[in-house]
Amino acid sequence: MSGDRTEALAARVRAGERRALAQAITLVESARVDHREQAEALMNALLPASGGAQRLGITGVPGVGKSTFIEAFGLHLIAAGHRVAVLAVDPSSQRSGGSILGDKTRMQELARAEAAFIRPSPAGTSLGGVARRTREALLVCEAAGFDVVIVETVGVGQSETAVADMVDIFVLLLQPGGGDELQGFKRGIMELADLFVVTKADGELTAAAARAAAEYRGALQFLRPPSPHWRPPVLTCSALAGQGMAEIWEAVVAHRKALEAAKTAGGDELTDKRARQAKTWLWREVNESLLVALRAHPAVAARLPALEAEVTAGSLSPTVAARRLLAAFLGTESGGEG
Ligand SMILES: Nc1nc2c(ncn2[C@@H]2O[C@H](COP(=O)(O)OP(=O)(O)OP(=O)(O)O)[C@@H](O)[C@H]2O)c(=O)[nH]1
Ligand SMILES: [Mg+2]
Repeated sequence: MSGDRTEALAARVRAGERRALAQAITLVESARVDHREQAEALMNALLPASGGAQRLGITGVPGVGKSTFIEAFGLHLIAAGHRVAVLAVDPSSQRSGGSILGDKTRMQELARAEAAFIRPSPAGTSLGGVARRTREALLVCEAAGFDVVIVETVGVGQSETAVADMVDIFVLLLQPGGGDELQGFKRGIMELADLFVVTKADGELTAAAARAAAEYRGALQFLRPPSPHWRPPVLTCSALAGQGMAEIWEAVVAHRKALEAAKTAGGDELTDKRARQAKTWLWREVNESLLVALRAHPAVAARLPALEAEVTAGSLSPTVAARRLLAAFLGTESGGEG
């Protein structure tokens, strides 16, 4: 694709053309080197048009009801006039090969809606790669005029941090089972969440869900909130009965207002948060690219097997071996021992 064609694709994305949007995301997700260059040009062209959406992250253990919730919540938002894009970061899809299609069928009604766009997670890449491309896909959706972008991830620590680093508000869905579940979460993940929602508050689970919510509220008092300007609420909902959707959106809006009302040197808390996130992604990108470059470097590749063997045999310390690899990479090897 030439520069002109990249610019033409960017223009079609900005005009909200669905096929262009899908094509743009495919380009951004591609691992091919020539595609990477085009994707970078595309992102440069789209970046000024991005930033306009409410960015929402959704997480929770498998089976908690994420897909069912997103379907109900998305339909609620569309009925209120929003345009909703749904993206997924799902490292487990490599394992099961599954949830990709599963999700599209579970979100059937939303998937058919003109004002919605659902993109299953790209499979077959490292978590770092998936998350990085999901962030770019999020920006593409914004440039295409979606004013709510939902990023879903399954409860695996690393992917949650990555998603929390790309959204304005991070929502943790919880089982109606009760407080025991809290023990199963790493404290770090609890501290990432801006909003807690107990799912399946319907039928015979209604009382259990209310009880669980009260327990979570109690437990949360001992956690550090993600922002000093916001105390994370605990709500309940039933995606099947379509209950609680309005309250959850109200909480999302209230959270945004709280961050925007907190004035800082950089403007406000929300602006600062997005700026911090962009910087985080810069360094994720540097980390990942550096590692790729390091592994591909001939002098490193030549020395790696022997150094690894020495380290595993216990005859060389990992620290010294790492320093030698780095020296090989940088071309600063001293010739003698060092
Ligand atoms: N009673 C009740 N059941 C629900 C509700 N939401 C989801 N479920 C059920 O919970 C099960 C799991 O729902 P999913 O939406 O697939 O959960 P998920 O979190 O997306 O699961 P994974 O994709 O496997 O991580 C399904 O059997 C749903 O029917 C709800 O509001 N009420
Ligand atoms: Mg699901």
